[in-house]
Amino acid sequence: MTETVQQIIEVIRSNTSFLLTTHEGPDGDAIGSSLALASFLRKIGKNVTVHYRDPVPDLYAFLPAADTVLPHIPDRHYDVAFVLDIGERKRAGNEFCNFSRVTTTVNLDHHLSCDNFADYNLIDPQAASTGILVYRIATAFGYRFDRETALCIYVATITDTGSFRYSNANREAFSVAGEMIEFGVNAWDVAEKLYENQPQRRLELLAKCLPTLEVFKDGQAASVTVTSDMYASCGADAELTDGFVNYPRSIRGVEVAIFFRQLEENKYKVGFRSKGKVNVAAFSAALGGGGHHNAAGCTLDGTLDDVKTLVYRIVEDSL
Ligand SMILES: [Mn+2]
Repeated sequence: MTETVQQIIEVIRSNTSFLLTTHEGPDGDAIGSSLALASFLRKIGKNVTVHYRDPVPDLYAFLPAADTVLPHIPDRHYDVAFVLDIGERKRAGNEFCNFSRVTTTVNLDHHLSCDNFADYNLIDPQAASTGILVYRIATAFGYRFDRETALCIYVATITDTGSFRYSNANREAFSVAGEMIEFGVNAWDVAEKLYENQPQRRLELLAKCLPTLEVFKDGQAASVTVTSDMYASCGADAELTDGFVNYPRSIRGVEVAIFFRQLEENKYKVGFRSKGKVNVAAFSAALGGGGHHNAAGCTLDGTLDDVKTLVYRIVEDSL
């Protein structure tokens, strides 16, 4: 049973201090949805602290109040903690998971696999982004959007829908985005900041990543890999690999794309992307991870060869 928007509004109305957080390695929706909620709550006079386990990537530094996100939670009491776009609770990081000076917890999410770990859980896999859930709450509250809040909702939604190309880009996603444009968001300005603003190092890293392309299962699956050596040789880091998995997925005939990213000596992050027919959340679940139908991931120990063998077998068996 998932809570209604009205119940969440009641929680907002009847409390004063709010702590907001999202998942490790925050993406556009994690940041956009939490900063949208922060912006809305601050504008209606609430006291808001935003904490992420990991820093805001440079790419999203242009979002309003991105510079107020704290790496540590101030040691004080909060009436309410909102956890956004998390997928699973532990992805908030140890500091948040161990923080107990909160009266009420609220979980806003659109991940299929998210469980009801909070006092109030608003989980809707039909929502294109968690930003859309924040939109529903603010709208039902009667909030008149300002440009800052609108920008955060827009960025949350454009990033989680792959610029309105993925199968989750439903009518609501387009109509909310359209409404955000009405409140002053400039689509080209956002596109330029997100997509026409790459550091040179990212393309240098991509140039090293693409030759690792492997296509298997009669052309239905493909992978690329980034190793620690590649980062070192370009002065790059994991942040710059965002979107690399889209290259193997873009190959004609490929249904499943895999991205192997080295974390340490014998540890790899494995990202799965589907073109739609295959539920990649099943692969990551079989390997101890989580995610959506079209995007999922897990972390595996072992050499690159070990990890690839294991992953390829699971993918080959199910295609
Ligand atoms: Mn999301």
